[in-house]
Amino acid sequence: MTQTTDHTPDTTARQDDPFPVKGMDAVVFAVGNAKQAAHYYSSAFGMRRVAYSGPENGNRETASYVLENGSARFVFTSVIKPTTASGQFLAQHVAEHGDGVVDLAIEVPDARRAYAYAIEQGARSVAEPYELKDENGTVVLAAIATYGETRHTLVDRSGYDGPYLPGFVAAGPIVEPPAQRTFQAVDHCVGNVELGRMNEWVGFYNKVMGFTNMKEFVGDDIATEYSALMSKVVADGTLKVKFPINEPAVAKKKSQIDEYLEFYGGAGVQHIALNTNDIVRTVRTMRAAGVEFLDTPDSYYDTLGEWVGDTRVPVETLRELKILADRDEDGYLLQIFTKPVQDRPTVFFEMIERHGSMGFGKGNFKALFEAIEREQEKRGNL
Ligand code: TYF
Ligand code: FE
Repeated sequence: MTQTTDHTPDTTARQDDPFPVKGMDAVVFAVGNAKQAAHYYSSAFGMRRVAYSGPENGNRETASYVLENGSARFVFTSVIKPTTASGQFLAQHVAEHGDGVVDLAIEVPDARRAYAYAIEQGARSVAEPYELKDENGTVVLAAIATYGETRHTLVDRSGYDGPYLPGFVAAGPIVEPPAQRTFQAVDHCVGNVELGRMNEWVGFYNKVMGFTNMKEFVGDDIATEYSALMSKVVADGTLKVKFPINEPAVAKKKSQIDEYLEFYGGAGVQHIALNTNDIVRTVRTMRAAGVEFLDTPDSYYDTLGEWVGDTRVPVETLRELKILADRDEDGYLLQIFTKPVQDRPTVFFEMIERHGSMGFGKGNFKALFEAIEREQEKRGNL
């Protein structure tokens, strides 16, 4: 199922890293109604609004709500009146793909240098380096294209001390956030790409960002057996930015990746995984707020204890909340997946509590993919 590389990655930052990253800067969503999306991610995901840009502060084109939870930052943007190329891009993106992720923005120490290196390595330019300035300072940005219509904006915010970006104003929470955080960081961001293109995109991250392959991947063997997908993970040397890439595989059933590609209208972001320290509390809070999670059959829990060993959470609680568990040589993890969070069967989320394991839950792939297929079947797409 998986193979092991000859060494555990050294996660200390390298002085000679050609493409150093500080971490994820923001996950930017283009949506039909950012006002309502911001409310959902506040009331259901427990996030806190921190900044806003819209007509009230001089932006006549788009409205953007910036929500945070620890170091995780989501931006929800919708078009009010497209009169510029960027407004038209957003409007067209929503029309074509539905609500989705337009930008996996990465914080870097030097956006000009990162951009120059990326372009030299063959990346396609979306925006040459530019500066945004206001009374809070200056941010340097540049953007390159990745799979589908998704982009990576490279952000150097070291010269800025404000709520998000110059032009944004600070804004308070939309609803009272939960007493304890539901999650505190983005763990990984997964892309779905077209059949046969996974290796090309893995190569892109290897070359353009100097990212290396992590040991966990879904190969040919499980793809044909039951997963109907292949997957590889690339990450920066410090493992702060982790990007699994999936492609559909020809199997007995129609691939969940094909379903995504069909309804999204091409390649794009499939799921965002969020780190929590207390997945039980997080799932209880989010379920109570109406978030739907994938179901896991009772039979999974009947044998779980035998192979996963002891975890912080008793198996009966995992069973009650349908949380999955997996263990590898480094430790264990607990994880759960939401159903798609919009009408199209496209973007969803994962909540993950890690205890040593840096894997992605390979022991759960069978149970997880069967749960996804049950949903696919209900939608008539299997
Ligand atoms: O990110 C991962 O690799 C895990 C497993 O369609 C996974 O969360 C892989 C593919 C997929 C759903 C989950
Ligand atoms: Fe994941």
